[in-house]
Amino acid sequence: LSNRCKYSTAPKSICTLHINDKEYQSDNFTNATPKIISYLGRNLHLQKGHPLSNVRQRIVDYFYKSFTHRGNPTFSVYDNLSPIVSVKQNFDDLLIPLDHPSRAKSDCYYLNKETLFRAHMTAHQSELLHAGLDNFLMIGDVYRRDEIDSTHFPVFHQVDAVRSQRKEELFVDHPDLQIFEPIFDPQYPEAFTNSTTDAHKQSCHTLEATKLMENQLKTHLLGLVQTLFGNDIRYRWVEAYFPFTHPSWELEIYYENQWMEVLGCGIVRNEILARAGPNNSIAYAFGLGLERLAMALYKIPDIRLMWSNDSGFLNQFNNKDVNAKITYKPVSIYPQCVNDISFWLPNNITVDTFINNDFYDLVRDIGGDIIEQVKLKDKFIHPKTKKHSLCYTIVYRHLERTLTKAEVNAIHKEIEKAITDSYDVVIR
Ligand code: FA5
Ligand code: MG
Repeated sequence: LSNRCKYSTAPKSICTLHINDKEYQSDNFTNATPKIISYLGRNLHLQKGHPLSNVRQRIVDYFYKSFTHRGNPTFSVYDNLSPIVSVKQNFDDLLIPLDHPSRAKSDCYYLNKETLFRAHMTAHQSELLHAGLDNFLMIGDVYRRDEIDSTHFPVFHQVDAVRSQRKEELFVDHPDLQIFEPIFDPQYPEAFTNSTTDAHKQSCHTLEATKLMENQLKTHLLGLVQTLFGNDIRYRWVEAYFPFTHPSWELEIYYENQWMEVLGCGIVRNEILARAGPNNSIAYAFGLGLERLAMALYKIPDIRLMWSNDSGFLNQFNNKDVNAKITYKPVSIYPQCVNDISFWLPNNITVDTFINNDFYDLVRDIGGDIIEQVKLKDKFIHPKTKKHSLCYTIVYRHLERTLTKAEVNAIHKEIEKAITDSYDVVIR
């Protein structure tokens, strides 16, 4: 990542931005700052053990498990699409009107008047439909100019999806029913303009097809939310508006004494489908925010924690089982103090028979609450003496104050003494 423009905020004069080996000529639309550009490639949704990645995995698993065709998953997953998109992809292809506020410079990060950091994952919907896909998930980072507080951050992550069905799939049991009203001939996409005049369905669709898709959409999304939060989760459907779906809804869940919107969805406007290819299908689409789900699921109080590199945060989620029930424990704002401990094992114990958990308990017994983390760092067998040795990293951190080096050293010495006494080891 490089850029030749010397600017601390958005560039004031014309220059060339270099991002991932591509060049973008700045213009009076350019407002992406170096800080924002620096978030490119973090890919938190793909970082193993990260809460956003865990939730992504659970959502993908749900769709893989729930929908199969001849033993194969029905949905394909795209989680690595470039976040730099065209205005056409982000807005035009989705029928977003030219004067729609979501296009404003004040709301998006533009590289120039034709190119921006995607503001939603729906930006990829048309191109993937055009490529011939009918059931797919699009997962990645999205960028919006917004306030920064405990629930807002200019970069967040979305999972978007399209599920389309042909007449034979939708009406398996009712071959007499139709997706399209008879006056709409799928061969002539011009017939599909202005499909939103009726509040309950698109004018080209039959009511049966619309209602069946609505029912599937709501059942599938509720199933997802219940898989994540359990069957007792309180929820409600709210009527909504998106330029690219009709009718549209939002799903809200009751969390921490208030209703929180977790996703938007609806029946894809037929103009989009007809233009991109599949002109004999009906589709639903949705887009959900990974941060909101992860924060509610793990009780993470601040969205900024998602960007933390602190092992005290990350290790809480780094469980082998992504479905494990985890509740976030606040990490102290006071600094960590990291100390290694290495010892030679007695002859009757090898690096593989030593019980790690015993050591962890011993460390916790002595260090108590100031032990944030203990991790096996290294196993070593001396090539000549054949003696076995282990090395652990201990992370100390007090929740209410800064620990002094002397204090930590004293506890560390105590741990060394205890391990020597209990296991007959020799500190290196
Ligand atoms: C959209 O972005 C639509 N593209 C969703 C969609 C897709 C609708 C396909 C219909 C069909 P919205 O701006 O409401 O809609 O964002 C969708 C979800 O992203 C929200 O429900 C929320 O969970 C999450 N989200 C939106 N803004 C933020 C934010 N500032 N911080 C965290 N999460 C956010
Ligand atoms: Mg919304």
